[in-house]
Amino acid sequence: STAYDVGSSTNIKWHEGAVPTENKEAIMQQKGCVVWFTGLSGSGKSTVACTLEHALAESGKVTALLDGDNIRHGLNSNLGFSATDREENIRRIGEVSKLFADTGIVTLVSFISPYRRDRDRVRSRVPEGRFIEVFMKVPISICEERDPKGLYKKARAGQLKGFTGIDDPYEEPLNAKVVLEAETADGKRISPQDQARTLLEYLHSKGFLT
Ligand code: PPS
Repeated sequence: STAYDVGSSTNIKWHEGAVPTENKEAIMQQKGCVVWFTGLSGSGKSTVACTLEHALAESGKVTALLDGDNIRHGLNSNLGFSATDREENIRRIGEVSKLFADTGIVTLVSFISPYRRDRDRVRSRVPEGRFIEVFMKVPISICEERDPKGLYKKARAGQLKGFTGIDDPYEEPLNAKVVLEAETADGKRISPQDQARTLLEYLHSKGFLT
């Protein structure tokens, strides 16, 4: 029998229910939260989320990254881009991010999440103050210029119907905790590294990285 063998131990007391979030947070020296990126396709959500995740890992923080690549190909592979599918997409992602956050993990979530109501619903499911909405405030002209997957071009040509920002709505957040822009007031480009740094400082200042 090993030191980990609880079966024969006399000092292990069995409890009902899960180990509290605070215990897990104490182990990881951080606070669970949902950093929710929202913005148009091509606004830089995934790039910044990924950069931030690496920066957090370097500071010894435990993270999870949810984005189209791991969710729309797996958990949500049965969903498309109709209004009801987008709503269900965001609802499931919200529930998964809540599970991670309740485990004390700094959870980075990167989806267009175009409808305000869906984002607000997720906010109401996550413990108070732990949902951090991050608005990638990038004009559609810049997103369209970047067009990394050529989807804006297709949408403009009428080959792709219901594309966000073209013929499907994007509802801007009204009070995001953090707003990240692509350019300064005097027209200088802001790098994803700088945007990630802004978020890192925010998380520090709010005590999520204890
Ligand atoms: S949503 O609205 O939050 O459910 O969308 P999301 O899961 O983030 O998926 C967005 C990516 O899917 C590609 N795509 C579309 N986006 C918007 N509208 C339509 N009709 C569409 N069809 C496919 C597109 O590549 C999005 O990419 P990024 O750049 O990652 O946001």
